[in-house]
Amino acid sequence: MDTTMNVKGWYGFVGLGQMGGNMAKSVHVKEYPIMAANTAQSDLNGLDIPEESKYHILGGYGSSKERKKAKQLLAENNCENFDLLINEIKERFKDCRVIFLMGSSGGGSGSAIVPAIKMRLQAETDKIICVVTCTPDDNASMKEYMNCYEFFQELETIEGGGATFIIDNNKNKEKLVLNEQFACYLDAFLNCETTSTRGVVDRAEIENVLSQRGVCIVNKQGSDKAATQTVIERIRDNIYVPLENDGVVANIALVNSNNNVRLNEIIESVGKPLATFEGWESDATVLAISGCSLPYKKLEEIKQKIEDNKDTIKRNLTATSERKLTGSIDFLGDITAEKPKTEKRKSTRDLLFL
Ligand SMILES: Nc1nc2c(ncn2[C@@H]2O[C@H](COP(=O)(O)OP(=O)(O)OP(=O)(O)O)[C@@H](O)[C@H]2O)c(=O)[nH]1
Ligand SMILES: [Mg+2]
Repeated sequence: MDTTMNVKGWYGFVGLGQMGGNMAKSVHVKEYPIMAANTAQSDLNGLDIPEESKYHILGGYGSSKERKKAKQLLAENNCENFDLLINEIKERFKDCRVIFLMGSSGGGSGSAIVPAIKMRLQAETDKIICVVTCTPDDNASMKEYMNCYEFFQELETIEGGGATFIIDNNKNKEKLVLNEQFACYLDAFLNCETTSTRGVVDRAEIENVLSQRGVCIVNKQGSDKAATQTVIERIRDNIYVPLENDGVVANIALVNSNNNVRLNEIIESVGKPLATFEGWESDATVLAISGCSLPYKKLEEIKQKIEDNKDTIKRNLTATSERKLTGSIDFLGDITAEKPKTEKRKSTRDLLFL
């Protein structure tokens, strides 16, 4: 039997950039407090969430996949925008114990702002600050791969705790479906405290899992489907970037809806954690694993893609500034006896209507 206590107010969700905003919508449906911030008002306009949840970063009009641009916007006027954003988050989520910062790693805005906010909120509050992100799919541009690599480089340098959830955008063409699946799994985990006399995963244990530094995955399966083998399969084959096969894991929490899942076999498959938590009599079987390594293998592949395309990237960046249109065309002077008068263009409008 599930407890009826409403704990949703304990968890706040801040979406940054487009992916972050879309994710905020998916968790808003589940009745958690949310906010969606963006450098582009147009991204916010299209977002179907309450107006008061939207926050436009002043003076911004998108970052066009340039992380630097988003950072510069926050840095303007002695970091005025950065301070305003941080204060807004602190104020809106003052009653929350955990804040989830959500944004893609491959874009400009979310990718640049999520690590920066995490660092500040960790220094300025005593809340647990988690990150929800996604990696670019195989069709993404070099720029996205570069952003992604930089994002994880920054994230890795941030000290302190807070779980990181990494959705693999290769797992579904429909990105919004990935968002919804994630929101469904996370919601199940955040509400997995039962009242069974056999044992529960309580609120402190849920926080323990979330507070752990490193990668975290959460899964949910109906009681009719959940068995040891299916639960283990879904650890590797799901919406997430695959876990490293290095046996690094800090916590495993399993909440059972039947008697068909054996925790010891999950441990054999994943690695020996520091702590395990087990609960019973839930409507669905929920598994959370935290404190795993960053996806170094995946990031190495991404780095390799960038390396392989280094020359093309360099050429593309320099080609348009090279002068190739040299050489005289003076022969025209022989043909046109009288050169037409060129009027001085006056306004920006003139430049549009050439
Ligand atoms: N899973 C998932 N991925 C998304 C979603 N929206 C965008 N993406 C991915 O995110 C990357 C692009 O990042 P965006 O979130 O659009 O970028 P942004 O943070 O708005 O940054 P700029 O637009 O560059 O200022 C691409 O890899 C997209 O496939 C979403 O709702 N869910
Ligand atoms: Mg955007």
